[in-house]
Amino acid sequence: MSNSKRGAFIVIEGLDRSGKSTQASLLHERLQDSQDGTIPKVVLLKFPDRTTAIGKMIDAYLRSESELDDRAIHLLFSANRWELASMITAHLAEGTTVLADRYAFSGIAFSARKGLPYEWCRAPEVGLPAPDITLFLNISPKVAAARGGYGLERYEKEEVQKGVRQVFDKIGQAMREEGKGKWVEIDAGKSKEEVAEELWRAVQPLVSVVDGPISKLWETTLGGGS
Ligand code: T5A
Repeated sequence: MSNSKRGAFIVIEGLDRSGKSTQASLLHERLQDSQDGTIPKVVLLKFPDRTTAIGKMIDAYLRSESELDDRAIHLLFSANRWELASMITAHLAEGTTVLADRYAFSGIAFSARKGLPYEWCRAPEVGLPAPDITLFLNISPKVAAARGGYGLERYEKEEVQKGVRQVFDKIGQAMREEGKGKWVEIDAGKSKEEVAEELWRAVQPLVSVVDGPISKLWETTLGGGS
């Protein structure tokens, strides 16, 4: 595999109901349709992955069928990413593009909003495969709340989403300052088609040229990686 380019790691983030799943699915289709030899194979992941044993515990928590300590659920969300980390790295190394609907940034934003220390929230995410680009779907909590299906899960409350939004802003600013991996804000209040077009404009130039080693999230900022 040393002569072939690695795959790109693309993450879509945002508040609940900002349109992540809609856009992840549209982008996945578009990337698949454009496999003309310049754009590699692509797989779509969603976090939390509710199908694993850990994911099932998270699902029960989100649907308020179980209660867990804030720190315990934070670590479960992170473990849910770690259980797929080696698979993500393997896909990227073999030239497959990986598209993830939510990732470590959601983990930090939702837990730090509860009052857990930011650095404590970030620590278990250090060393995960780092995205080449993160597309943050920017929407006001009010507009998101008016969308279909809102309110069925634990965090789907406007006040909660406002707090989450503030932490996302802090993460985005830190990512831009660190300059490792692009953080791109997309206006998610537009129509599905317009949002999809903006995402494509951000992603298309990157997917066929990404190269170099797969980075690890924040590996040098907390005293080195594994
Ligand atoms: N969480 C997650 C943590 O606390 N820690 C973590 O580490 C992680 C990974 C579940 C919860 O878990 C928390 C965050 C969440 O509270 P989830 O399963 O991703 O995470 O749940 P949601 O974000 O709620 O995912 P949804 O699928 O419900 O929302 P999406 O994906 O943002 O939105 P989508 O695409 O399903 O669209 C929602 C509705 O809006 C419409 C769609 O048709 C749909 O009805 N829509 C639009 N309407 C108008 N204009 C547009 N542009 C639209 N785009 C979509």
